[in-house]
Amino acid sequence: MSRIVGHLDLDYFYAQVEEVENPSLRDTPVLVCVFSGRTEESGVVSTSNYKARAYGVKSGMPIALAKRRLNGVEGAFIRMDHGKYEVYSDRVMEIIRSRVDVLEQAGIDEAFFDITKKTGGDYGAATALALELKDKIFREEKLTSSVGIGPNKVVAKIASDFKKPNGLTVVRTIEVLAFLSPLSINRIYGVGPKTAKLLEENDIMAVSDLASAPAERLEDLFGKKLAVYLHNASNGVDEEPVIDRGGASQLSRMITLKHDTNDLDQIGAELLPPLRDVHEKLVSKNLFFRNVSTIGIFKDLSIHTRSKTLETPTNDYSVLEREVRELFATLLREVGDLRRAGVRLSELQDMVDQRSLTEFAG
Ligand code: DCP
Ligand code: CA
Ligand code: CA
Repeated sequence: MSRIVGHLDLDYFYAQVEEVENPSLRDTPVLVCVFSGRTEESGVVSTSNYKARAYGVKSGMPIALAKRRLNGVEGAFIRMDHGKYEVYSDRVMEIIRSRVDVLEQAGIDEAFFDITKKTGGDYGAATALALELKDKIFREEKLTSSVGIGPNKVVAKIASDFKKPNGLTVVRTIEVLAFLSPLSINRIYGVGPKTAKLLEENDIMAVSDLASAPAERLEDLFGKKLAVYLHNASNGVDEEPVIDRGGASQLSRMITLKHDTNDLDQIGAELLPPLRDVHEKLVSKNLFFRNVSTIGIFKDLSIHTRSKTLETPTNDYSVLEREVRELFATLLREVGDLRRAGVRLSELQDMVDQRSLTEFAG
């Protein structure tokens, strides 16, 4: 049976999360920014919603330039809160994971999945499953996503980007070449500006040009390894398996507090059992954590987080408890009553890796 692989990518992710938490933003250009602090306008745009993109705002653009592009139209400039986006990301990944054969998270807002067994290799069933994923993510998280389905990762990734936002593109094996041929070469994953420039200088503009380029010519330009990849990818050939990268990349627990509160001791007491639980899980899996985040959810369901990256990974419970308390103390100073509270451990590492690291260091 030939494989069926999907790729799901959330639309304008950080900006969409901000819209979910504050629906009044939906009619405004929303720009999620990393402020570097020197002046009010120094920093870059991390991402923006499609309203802002219509004015030419792009990811990575200086905030000052983005402001000029808006041309007098008022936009919402929002500080990036990575921890918050991770909470949404974790929940979306769980929705997908429970419905596919194998999930490979490929970024904070995207994942590949293998659904060969689940669908019996049938593209009709794959289409239904893709719609189910999109629908479930929309109903539970209010987030739209774009999905691509195809015979491998290269095709699925290009397909998910083909119709955005809120798209679904299914490319059956017999349609692969017709689908890829007219596309521009920079649609192929791994073709960055440098590779693209070199290809264009050699009159290779469309994927079909690349697909029919003589192997020796590509090898001269890019070396054996990249040449083989480009030749295969442009012909829709890709054998890379979808790999679950070793289970949990994070461990988290959320609780609903007995009453909405801003009291550190109260929250600390209620969080004790889940904290013990998450620590037990960590130890049972022989893992160390390097990053710890605290999560607070308010009446209006908005999320605020604080996180800390430790100098060295640990599985020490007293360190965990101390860090969580300190992080909640700062979080609570800046915000009102919490309805729910949680903790998240990430940058998890195997104890074995850890030991060999210290051995090398010593
Ligand atoms: N991101 C960033 N800086 C960049 C590109 C992206 O901080 N230069 C962050 C913000 C994005 C998230 O990563 O929301 C996911 O990146 P994507 O490339 O998937 O872009 P978006 O999800 O924002 O938009 P799209 O609808 O095109 O997927
Ligand atoms: Ca995205
Ligand atoms: Ca992405």
